[in-house]
Amino acid sequence: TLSGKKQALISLSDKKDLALLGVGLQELGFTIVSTGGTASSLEGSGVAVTKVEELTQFPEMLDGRVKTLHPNVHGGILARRDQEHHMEALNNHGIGTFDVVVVNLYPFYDKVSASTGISFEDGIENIDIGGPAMIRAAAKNHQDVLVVVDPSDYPELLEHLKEGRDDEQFRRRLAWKAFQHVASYDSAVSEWLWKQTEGDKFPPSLTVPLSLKSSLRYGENPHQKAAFYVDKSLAEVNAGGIATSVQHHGKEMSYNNYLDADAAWNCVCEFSKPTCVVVKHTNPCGVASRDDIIQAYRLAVKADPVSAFGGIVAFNVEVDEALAKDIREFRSPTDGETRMFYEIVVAPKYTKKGLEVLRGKSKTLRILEASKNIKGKLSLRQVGGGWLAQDADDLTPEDINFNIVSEKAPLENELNDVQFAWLCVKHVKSNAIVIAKNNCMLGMGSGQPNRLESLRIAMKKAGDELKGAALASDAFFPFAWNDAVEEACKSGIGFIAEPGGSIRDADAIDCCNKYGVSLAFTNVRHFRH
Ligand code: 93A
Repeated sequence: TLSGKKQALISLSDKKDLALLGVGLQELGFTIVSTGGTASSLEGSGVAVTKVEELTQFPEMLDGRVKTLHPNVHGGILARRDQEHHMEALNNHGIGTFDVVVVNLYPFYDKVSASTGISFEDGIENIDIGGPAMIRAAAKNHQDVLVVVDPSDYPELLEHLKEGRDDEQFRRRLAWKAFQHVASYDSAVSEWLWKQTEGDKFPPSLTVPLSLKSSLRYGENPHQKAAFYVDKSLAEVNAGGIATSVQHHGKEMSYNNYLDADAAWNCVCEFSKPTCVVVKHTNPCGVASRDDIIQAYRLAVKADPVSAFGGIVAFNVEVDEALAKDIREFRSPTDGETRMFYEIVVAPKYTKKGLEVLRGKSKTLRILEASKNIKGKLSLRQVGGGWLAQDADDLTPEDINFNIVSEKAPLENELNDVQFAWLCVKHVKSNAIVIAKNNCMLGMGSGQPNRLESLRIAMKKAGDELKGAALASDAFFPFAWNDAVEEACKSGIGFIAEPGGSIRDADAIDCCNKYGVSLAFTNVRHFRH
C-alpha cells in the first residue's frame, strides 16, 4: 500500500471462518478493506476494517450492484509490481496495492433451486458481478496477489503469510481454484437462464458446472488415471445420488465402485416395498422385495450367490442391527460356509447399532448413505470427440401399461410378477432378460449381442423355479418360432412382457397362444448400453 502496510480485500457471502481469517490477517499486520456485510461481521469479531466506500470515495450504489467496481479496487489488484509504469500510475492516483483477495460469490444455486422457487427478478439480482471481477483480476495477477475462494484454504493462507514463503505453486493452485469457482458459477447462471428461456426443451445447453470431488487411485484398470467430478448444480439443489452420498466406513471408493454403487442405488430406489438389490459389474444379479428386509436380503443373494460374492448390496430401507448382523454373518448359499464378502453396502439410513455392526464386518467394506436421485436429470455419455445427451430413463411402473395381447389373461399375482421383472429389466444391460416370481428375481441374462443368448442365460440361472414365473424383455423379440419366445414358452414361463413393435409380433402372439402363455406388450423399450 501507500503507507507500506500490506492490504487484504475481503468480500464474502459465505462468512464461514471469517473471524479466523480476519483476526489472523490483522495479527499479521494487514489492513483489511471490506464490503458492507463482511465489514460489519469483521467488526463484530473485533477486527478493524476500512470500508470499501472509504477507499473508492463512492457509496455502494444501485442497490449494491456497484460496490467494488472501481479503479481504486481493481487498480490495486491488477497492477504489476514488476512494471515501473504500473506502480507509477498507482502512485499518481493514490491507489494502494492488494496482496490478498478473499472473495466468494452470492449463493446463486441456493437461491434459484426449485424448492425455494424464487422469481425471475430475484434470480437476476443474485447474479454476482463485482465478486467474479475481483476474483478474476486477482487470479490473473496471482504472481503478486494471493486469491482465496474457499474457507478451507484460510489456514494454509495464514501459514503461508506468516512464514513469508513465496511458493509459486501455491499461488498458481489458488488461481486455478479461483477460475474454477467463477467458471462453475457462470455455468450455473447460464444453465438457469437457459431454463428460464427454453424450459425443458431439448437439446439442453451443456454448461454443466463441475467441481472436482476427488482424485481416484485409478480408473477401470490400474493403468488408467481417474477422477470424480460433482455436478454442482445438482449438488446444490440436493438432487441426491451417489455423488453426494456419505461414506461412513471402509476403503476409499474406486472408479468401478462408483459405477456399481450408482447402478445398485438407482435400481433399488425403483421399488416401494422393502427391497434389496445386489449388483455386480453394474448389473443387478439379485433383487428381492419382502416385508421383512432380512428375507429380501437373503433371497437377493440366493438368486445368484456366485455373482453376489464381492458385489454391491443396496437397500431402500434403513439398515438396523438385525439386518447388519445378517449381512455380517450370512454364509454363501453355495457352500453354506464361507461368509459373504461385499465391496459396498448402500442404504438411505443406518441405525447407530447397525452401523457399528457393519463396521465390524471388515475394515474395507465401504458403507454409503445415499439420498434418492431426483428425476428429470440429463444423462451424458462420451463418445470419441463428443458427448451424447438424453433424458434419464425415468419411467415408473405407473407409466407402463401391460396390454394383454394373448388369449390367456394373467392372474393378479402373475401381473405383479411381471411388473417386478419389468422394474428389474430396466436396470440390466441390453440385451436384457429377467425372470421373476413372487417379488424375487430368479435369473437374468445381460449384455449378450443376441436376445436368445440372454434368455438362455436367464433360464439357466432360474433353473427349475422358472415354472409359472414371469419374464420381462427390455426390447421386442425379433423372432418367435424356433427362437426366444418359443424356448421361453416351452420352458414353462407363465407370462411374458415385452415392448412389442416387431414385424413378427403376430408370431409372438400365436406362439404364446399355442403354449397357453400370457403375453403383454408395453410399448416401452428400456435399452441400457
Ligand atoms: O452486486 S455485485 O455484483 N457488485 C459489486 O460491486 C460487488 N462487490 C462485491 N456484488 C458484489 N460483491 C459481492 O458481495 C461479493 O462477491 C460477495 O459475495 C458479496 C459480499 O457482500 P457483503 O460484504 O455486503 O456481505
